[in-house]
Amino acid sequence: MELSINYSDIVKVYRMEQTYVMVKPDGVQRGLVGKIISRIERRGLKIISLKMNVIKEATAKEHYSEHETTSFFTSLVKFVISGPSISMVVAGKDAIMVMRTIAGATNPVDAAPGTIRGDFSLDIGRNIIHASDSTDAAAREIAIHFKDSEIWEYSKIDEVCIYE
Ligand code: IDP
Ligand code: MG
Repeated sequence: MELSINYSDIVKVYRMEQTYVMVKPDGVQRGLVGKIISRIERRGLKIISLKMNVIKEATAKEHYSEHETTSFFTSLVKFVISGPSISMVVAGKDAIMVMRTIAGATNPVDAAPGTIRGDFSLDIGRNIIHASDSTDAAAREIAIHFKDSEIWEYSKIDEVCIYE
């Protein structure tokens, strides 16, 4: 197959959407990091930053600030800082909504088979993965968890096959 498309043009057009993804401590404890990363990569999305850390309490509170007034806020924050988690910045066309779909519904009871939550979890408080839910949330969450210098906007050789 001859690929006569200008590679640099494609990168310019399609690298624009970025989202924040976390494999929460339950996903790390259950050895699901590799499977989750595989699902992201096989879809054609590009990991442009990745780290393991134990998130600081203040960072977790900021990350989940929209839920501050809920009954589950304290236990949610406590859980998310309870052990190492994986933080990623994932890039690609429609990366935010595509990652939400890959993650599945918040409550695993409602999550479709084939989604991460639908395949690997049962309890809303142990639903394995976080993915930003909007462009504003993605920008906010990436800034909370990453410095600009930790994000790598590289080209990937298969982008000519992934994007028209
Ligand atoms: P999301 O993770 O799908 O974006 P959100 O509604 O933003 O879902 O809630 C953030 C996280 O808080 C969820 O992933 C889940 O772990 C937890 N959570 C949400 N609702 C409940 C609840 O009713 N009980 C316990 N935990 C909840
Ligand atoms: Mg959310």
